[in-house]
Parts: sequence; structure tokens; C-alpha cells
Amino acid sequence: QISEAEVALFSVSSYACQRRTTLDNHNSNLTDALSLLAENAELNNEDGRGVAFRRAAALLKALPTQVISMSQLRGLPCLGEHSLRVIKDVLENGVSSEVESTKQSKRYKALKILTGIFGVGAKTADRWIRAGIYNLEQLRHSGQTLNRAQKAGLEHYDDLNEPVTKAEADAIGEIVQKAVDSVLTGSQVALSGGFRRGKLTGHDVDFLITHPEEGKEVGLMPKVVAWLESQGFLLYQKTTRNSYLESKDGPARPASNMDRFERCFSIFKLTKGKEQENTDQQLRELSKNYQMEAASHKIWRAVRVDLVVSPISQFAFAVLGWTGSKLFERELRRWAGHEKNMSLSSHALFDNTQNKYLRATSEEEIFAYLGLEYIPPSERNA
Ligand code: DCP
Ligand code: MG
Repeated sequence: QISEAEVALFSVSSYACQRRTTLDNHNSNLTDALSLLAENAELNNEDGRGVAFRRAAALLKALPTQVISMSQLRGLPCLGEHSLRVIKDVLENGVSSEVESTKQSKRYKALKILTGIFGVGAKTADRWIRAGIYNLEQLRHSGQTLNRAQKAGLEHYDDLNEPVTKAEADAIGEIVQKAVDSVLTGSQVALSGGFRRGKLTGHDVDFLITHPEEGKEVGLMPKVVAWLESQGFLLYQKTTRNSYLESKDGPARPASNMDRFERCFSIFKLTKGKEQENTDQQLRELSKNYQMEAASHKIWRAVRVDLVVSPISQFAFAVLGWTGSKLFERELRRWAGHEKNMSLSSHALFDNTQNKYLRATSEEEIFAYLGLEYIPPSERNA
């Protein structure tokens, strides 16, 4: 029995962007439960509930040790009534009954399967479920029309639901660098997203592209895409134009948190590496079954890749905005708005008090403008 006095007490800042959150999570039993409920809320278009669970999970990720008693959580921010109930359930019973029943539910399972298709969001999945579609087999036979992204998503379903490794991300990075070098010398490629935060796997690979001379990056994306296409590296791509215009009146209220960079959502065809090929070779030798042999013959796999082109003048903001985590980004923007009367996006920082844009060439400068201690990427895993 542990007495109250022996239990570690924590003191934690309320905004995730004020905290250091490494990948070393001492409370994954709790954060897994809360993340699943957050995901379920998001899949049901209950964004408010989703954020509340995400914030609670992020707070627990930042604690230096494992929580063993509810008394340790007294006075901590970000833990709402519902989250506390879930935590209590896990601490007392090992599992949360709400999480268990969610996982078992037909709707949750279907939402997971259907939104696992690239190009399918919560709204489309909901529409399909209401039409009696709960799995891929039913979808294939339903006669529903799929757009180009969804068709590609369905075709490469297994590959795209297999986590991308750091080695694969690096291999794709080399290809992107080669593409960029051959269309515009001096261009720079930076790995962003989860891999920049030190994650070992991800659901995709995110890259930012820029050129040290402002303006040279204009029109770069279509050229990069054309090069990648000519080399047979793309299974799918959709490029959207840059629609960002800085105004002297400050940032227009964006329709969403989506940024307006020239962007390419793609699916890469990545040839498997030497190690993988050897495994395939062994598999082929071992397999007597023809189908297994056919599968093992596949020497490439599909990987989701996001490419974003940023002018050098916005690059520091783009890097900060694209490194994540999603909650860390959300909290940075909330901090900027609520605590500093500033508007932060992946393009710029606008000070509403001074009525002017604040220029920066590094992430460190942006944290300084925001009055925040600098948090390196590896500690932004909120
Ligand atoms: N991002 C953003 N706004 C968007 C898309 C992305 O702010 N519309 C940011 C936050 C993310 C980062 O870009 O952390 C990359 O997005 P991902 O969805 O790829 O997230 P991660 O890379 O963090 O996770 P994963 O490992 O699942 O790819
Ligand atoms: Mg990513």
C-alpha cells in the first residue's frame, strides 16, 4: 500500500506548447484509452469532445512518471470530468469499459475500416454506413462511385495501412531530393511531420521544399511532379496551387486550419530495399502456394507522401507548422491567439496589437516572439 505522501505529485503547464513531450510515454495505458475515445469522437464529427480527450492524453504524455493513483492528478489542468472517469476506470480495472465497448461497436469498426481508405473522411464513411456498407467487400459491391483518390486508396489499402518506417522515409527523401535537384538547382528539401519529431514510423512522409532565392520556388511543384512521374515513382498525385496572399490588413480568417501552400498529395511506388528483397527471396523459396508466391514477388510498395512548397520568407513558419504534432500545432495557435493577441499560421505570425507581421528565419525566433521557451521537434510529441 502506498501512502498519499509517497505518491509523486506533478506540476504541468496548461498549454501543450509550454511543455516538453518526448516519445518516452510513461502512461501509454491511459493515453491509449483517451486517444481511442478522441479518435472515435473525431470519426463521429464531435470535434470538441475529440480535442478534450486529445488534451487530456497530451497532459499525461508529458508526466515524468507513471500515474498510479487518482490523487496524483488533483489540480492538474486539461483533465475534464469525462477523461478523469476514463482514467479512474483504467487505474482501477486495467481497462476502460467505455473504450472496450467502443472497440467492439459495429459502427466504430466500420468507421475505422472505411476511413482507412485514403481519400475517405468521417462524412463519407458515415454516408456509406447509413447505406449499409461496413467493410471493403461491401463497398466494392455497392456500386458507390469513388473519386480518383478513393480508387487509389482502395487499390493500395493494405500497403497504405502498413506503417512507413524511417528507412523508407529516408529512401523517399533521397528520391525527392533528386527530383528537386534535377528541376531547380539549389532547392532544399526538409523532412517534416512525425519523422522530424523522431518517430520511428508514420502514416505518411511529409516534405517541405524551398529555394534560398525568394520567387524561384514558384511553379516548382508541377516540375517536381512531372519528373517523379516520368521516372515511374508516382501511383497517384493531386497537386493544389498556392492560394496564400499576404494582406497589409493582416491575415484573413482562413476557412480552416489548412494552409494554402502549393501542395501535392501523392502515393509513391517505393521499390523495396535490399533487406526486404532478401526476405522476399527466402519467402519465394519457401512458398509452395502460388498465391503466396505471387504476393512475395511484389518488389515495391505504396507509400503516402505529402510534398509542400514554401517560399523561403515563410519557410520557418512552414517548418514549425508542418512538424506537428497536430495537438502541439493547435496549442501553439491557441496560445498565440488567447495569450498574445497574435495569429499564427504555417505562413506567418501576425501581431494584432502592433498590427504587423513578425518576420522570422528560424523556429527559435518564432517561439521567442510568442514568449515561449524553445521546444525542439523531439519534444513536440504532444
Ligand atoms: N499539419 C497541419 N495542417 C494540415 C496538415 C498537417 O498543421 N492540414 C501538420 C501537423 C502534422 C504535420 O503537419 O503534425 C504532418 O501531418 P501528418 O498528418 O502527416 O501528421 P504526423 O506526421 O505528425 O503523423 P504521422 O506519423 O501519422 O504521419
Ligand atoms: Mg506525417
